[in-house]
Amino acid sequence: MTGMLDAWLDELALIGGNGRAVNRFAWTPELLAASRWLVQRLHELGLEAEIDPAGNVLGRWQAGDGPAVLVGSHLDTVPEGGRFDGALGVLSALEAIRRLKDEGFEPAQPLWIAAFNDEEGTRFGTTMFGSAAFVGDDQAELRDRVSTDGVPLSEAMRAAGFDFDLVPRACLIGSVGCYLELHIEQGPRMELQRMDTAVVTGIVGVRGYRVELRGETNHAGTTPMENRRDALAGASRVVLALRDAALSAGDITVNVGRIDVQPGGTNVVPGTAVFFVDARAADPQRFASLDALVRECVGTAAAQERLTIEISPTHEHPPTPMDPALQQLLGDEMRAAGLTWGELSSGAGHDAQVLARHVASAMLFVPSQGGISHSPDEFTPSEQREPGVAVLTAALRKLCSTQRP
Ligand code: HGY
Ligand code: MN
Ligand code: MN
Repeated sequence: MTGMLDAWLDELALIGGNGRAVNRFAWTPELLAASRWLVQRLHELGLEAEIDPAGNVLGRWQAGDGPAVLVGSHLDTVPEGGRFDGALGVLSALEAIRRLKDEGFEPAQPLWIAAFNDEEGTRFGTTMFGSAAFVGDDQAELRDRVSTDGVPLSEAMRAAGFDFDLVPRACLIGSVGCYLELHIEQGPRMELQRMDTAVVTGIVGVRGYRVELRGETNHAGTTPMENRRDALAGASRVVLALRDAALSAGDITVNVGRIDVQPGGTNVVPGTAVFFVDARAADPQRFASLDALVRECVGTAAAQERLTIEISPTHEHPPTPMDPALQQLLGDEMRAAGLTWGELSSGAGHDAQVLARHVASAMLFVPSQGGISHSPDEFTPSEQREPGVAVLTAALRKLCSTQRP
């Protein structure tokens, strides 16, 4: 039994849920409703709780003094997302705090919980917007970033009751000493190796791009094939060239998950194609080389189809190692609990890689059934959630038991 976790997961999944998948994007009513739901749960546990100027939910168990121990994840999702990515981490943290309160534990320093806003970057490509604001990154250049549904970020924020100019006020990293995040693995390794839990050694580097190719809109029947400047044909060349490059490299991933073609007539040669590239590498040198690879694939394809190019980076989060001492602490707790556990790198990006640039940060994984994620079929059974919650609770108890400098 996982205390309140299972019930909270079921309740939260209804917010932005359509019976099959979950859709909660930054600055939308659905994510705001989920954030407000979390604030209520935090108040019920006796914590101070607020939604900050960057849309993060922040709960504070103000105890003892000194730097806060921070634990959390995110509540936003990808389109047609699952019920566990991000949400399991936030609600496991909430359950850990409930258990610590229930046993009468008194932290020696503040224990904070965060649900970071827009970890996925679904609408604006502003991946990890909330955690970046929390650590004080300057995001001023994002003000006029236009969403895939054509809305400027500052406008979407205003409509949701937020002010882009107040985002810097969300920076509280100076009061934090360390960060922990529980997350589903979002891959098949734990299931294959029958791990109950895993300590994350490092997080993959992620680069995102918006690419716009322009050719010539024309008649699908009368335009000679050799005269066409077909933007979709060019985009297709890019997709396959990137895929082939990743297959031959073996240690990078590249994905194009969204493409919009204009004008969109079935009998019209596409004059414009806008698509989004997601390129990743765990090795720092490989990560550095991804930019040239993406630009080369786009340039070659555009030349073949005689297209113009507009390529704009949307986000960049370098490969990030997790803190060795916190990894050790998590491993010790997994061993003490008699769990079957291991060490894994993360092929998914996480808020922990933003926090880790400022404070000691670590993550632990629980298995994903069939390794599936970013899908309505994402699932982690209750009996596979509990070991993670127990380890997280024990780790927070240890981190909050001794006054640390
Ligand atoms: O894309 C990722 O790896 C994460 O889910 N944001
Ligand atoms: Mn995700
Ligand atoms: Mn996630």
